[in-house]
Amino acid sequence: MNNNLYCALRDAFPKDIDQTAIETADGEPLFYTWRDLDRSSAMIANLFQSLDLPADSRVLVQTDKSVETLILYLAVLRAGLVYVPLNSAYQASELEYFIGNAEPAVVVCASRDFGWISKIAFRAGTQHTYTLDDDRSGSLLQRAAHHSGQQVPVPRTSADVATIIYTSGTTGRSKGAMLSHGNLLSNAQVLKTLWGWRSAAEGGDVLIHALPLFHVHGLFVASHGALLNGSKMLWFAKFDARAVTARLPEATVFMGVPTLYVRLLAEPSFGAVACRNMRLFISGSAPLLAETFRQFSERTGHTILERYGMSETVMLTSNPNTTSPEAPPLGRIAGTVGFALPGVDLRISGDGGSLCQPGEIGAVEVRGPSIFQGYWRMPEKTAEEFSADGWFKTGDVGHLDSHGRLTLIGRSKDLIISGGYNVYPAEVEGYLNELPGVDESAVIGVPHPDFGEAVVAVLVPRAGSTVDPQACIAALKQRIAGFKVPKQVTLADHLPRNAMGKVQKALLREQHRAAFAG
Ligand code: MLC
Repeated sequence: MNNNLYCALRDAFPKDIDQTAIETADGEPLFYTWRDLDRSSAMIANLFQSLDLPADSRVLVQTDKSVETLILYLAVLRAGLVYVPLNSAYQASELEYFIGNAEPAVVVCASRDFGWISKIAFRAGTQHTYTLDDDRSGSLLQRAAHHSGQQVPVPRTSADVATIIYTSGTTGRSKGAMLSHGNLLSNAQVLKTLWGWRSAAEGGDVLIHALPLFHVHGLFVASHGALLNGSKMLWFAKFDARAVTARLPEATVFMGVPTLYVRLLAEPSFGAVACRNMRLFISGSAPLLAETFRQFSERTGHTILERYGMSETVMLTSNPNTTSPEAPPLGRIAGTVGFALPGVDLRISGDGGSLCQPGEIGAVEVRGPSIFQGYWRMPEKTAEEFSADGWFKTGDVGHLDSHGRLTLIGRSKDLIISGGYNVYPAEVEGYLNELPGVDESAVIGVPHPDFGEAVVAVLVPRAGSTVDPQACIAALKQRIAGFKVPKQVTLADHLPRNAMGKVQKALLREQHRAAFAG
């Protein structure tokens, strides 16, 4: 049996494959049928197979969001290669690390970036660099056009790696989480049932896809959800609250990070009328404020379903899929991430490894079919993240209630989540400390009305040096992705330290917590 994930997705396509699978919703509409997805992914897969690449070669992709990028992902699955998506905001120094670490056989980038990315790729030994733009141009599609539109997916086992998702590391170096065909398929199947994706006979579902395509949320949870149910997607290259609201009446399912919900609530045309055909609003990737949950429910009559996952595990827990808000303990509750998904084992570990009782706070640990295969070429890091008895340590801290419902209350890792993107202070501090005149720095996350948390830096100038905070921000924008760049930089004579000499980040967070208030 071929456990290539593409086979399961292809089997779920509707009988009439000339129906629309994806309609683009920003700009002139373009319609992609299920046949289009199948044929075009076959052509790109055939192009890759003609390159005679070693098994498990990596295809690293940094492009703008487009349907063709999704097709490229399907092609990589079909060809039995490993898909490595990168945030399109990453800059040269970040790309240098990812390409050096992944050693991809193929790199696909936007043509505006070809000059510098192909140079980095060449130095790393990559033999094939193609371009792919969001207007269906670029050398990838030109080359693929010469190949057949039929292809038999390369046989894969459930344990074979399908993708490497880079996650920021506590020490500043990103780690590549390897997810297998089986990890992704099992999770998509569980969510299909749990979230009650409706078959065509039940009226079908239509998903608004407005998330980036380089992370677990947009690429797997959203795209797999629709593909595995043969459901149409209304496709936004970029989230825009007004444009999404205008198309909501045609949709039944929406997935977003909390920032998208905050922005929908700030959009005057958004409300119950626009949501009249909606069945399900799902939120994840960052904590959803109870206030946003409440305002959303008041404005639309819908209770947002919050779920929890991460790159290493795909989805782990979910609030229930009830169509009407039920009373606790069974309904959706603001501020909780719900129950372990079927097949997922979840435990809360206290100090010394003892198991916590309901209500007791401890480290969230998980086991299950969607837990990743380890970090790419980092066996020691992988070993560190698992307990001796094989549970993955999520790095999140929380408690279960007596029904098994999980509430997250913090993170053991020093992580900031801004607008659904993870930022590790150590990485940003590393770049800040290299700036002229900077002696040391501390990076923290503080509440932000739009992004949930925003990155803020406190800099200590070297004796006799003058440091301009705005110039520091401008300098960092040249070096790292914009979402990691501090939204505010302040200067200090020294950093507060405890008796052990450790910077007191909690104190700094407290001092700066009103930086974006109002
Ligand atoms: C953009 N900017 C951000 C930012 N996104 N700053 C902080 N945090 C963010 N998340 C900055 C840019 O650098 C730029 O700065 C300015 O905002 C405008 O850029 P933009 O690209 O036009 O921004 P916008 O379109 O408004 O993007 C905001 C957003 C986007 C919320 C739509 O960040 C987004 O799509 N987030 C979703 C992330 C996601 O999918 N996460 C899933 C991870 S998977 P300047 O200074 O240059 O103007 C995961 C597992 C799981 O976590 O469980 O799901």
